[in-house]
Amino acid sequence: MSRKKRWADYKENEIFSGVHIPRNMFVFVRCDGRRFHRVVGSAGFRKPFDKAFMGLMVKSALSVFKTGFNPILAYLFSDEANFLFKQLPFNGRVEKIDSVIASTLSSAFTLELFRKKGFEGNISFDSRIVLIDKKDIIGYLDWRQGECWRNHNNSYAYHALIGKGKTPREASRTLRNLKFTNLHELVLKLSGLNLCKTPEWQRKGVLIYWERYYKEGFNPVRKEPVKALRRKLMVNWSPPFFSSDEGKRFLEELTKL
Ligand SMILES: Nc1nc2c(ncn2[C@@H]2O[C@H](COP(=O)(O)OP(=O)(O)OP(=O)(O)O)[C@@H](O)[C@H]2O)c(=O)[nH]1
Ligand SMILES: [Mg+2]
Repeated sequence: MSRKKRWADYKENEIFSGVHIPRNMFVFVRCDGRRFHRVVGSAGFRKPFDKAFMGLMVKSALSVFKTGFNPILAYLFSDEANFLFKQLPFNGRVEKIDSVIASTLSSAFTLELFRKKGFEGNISFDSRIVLIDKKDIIGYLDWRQGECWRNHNNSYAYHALIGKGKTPREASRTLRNLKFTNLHELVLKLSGLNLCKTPEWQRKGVLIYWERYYKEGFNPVRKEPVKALRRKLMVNWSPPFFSSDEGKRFLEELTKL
């Protein structure tokens, strides 16, 4: 076989590069930090939650907004970041979107972690694409926020047990299948902490979105005042519950396109 023929075969074997997302679909790109339980341990973050850690997640997610992508919003909790897109980058090519968004997030987090904590390891995030119908955007976010709440309760309960001398295995076994009321009582008893009164970002996550506003200007040609529609990035550390009326209204406004 000629070299040229082989080269053509290699190109043809890039079978996944042709996978595209259909046009006009909404898409969530969900990224998750790899082995973050180790990373946060080595970097010395407070357990189970540390605002400085979430600050790094926010800064890294903002880098996706600031490097030429145009997400409508991002929803973050723990080591997870969900980016909602309507205008798809890279013409909707799945491999490109997954790899470049995850690597943007990973490199931003690596740099920030080095700057803030002097941590020299490489940080990586995975990434997956979730096609979503416009009418299901709020449902999807409600699902992830529910996961945030479950993770919050379990993390506090787990660390309360570890703090009382349980091994990781014993703590996990104790927590298996416990309902919220049991977790709530357990944490209250062991650490005196009310799970409904922790900082809102721990219970509800953090939302990054564009706020639209009008800026007053002046048209020198027509010599008249004008109003220009502008947008700025907002970081909301106490978002509403997405299942509440307030939450639904808020998200409907953000995703009104
Ligand atoms: N100390 C601390 N840890 C956090 C915080 N937020 C998230 N984490 C850690 O991030 C981990 C996220 O969970 P997972 O994504 O399931 O675990 P992982 O270790 O990243 O494993 P993989 O995602 O499967 O690679 C949790 O286990 C916590 O250890 C925080 O605010 N403080
Ligand atoms: Mg992870």
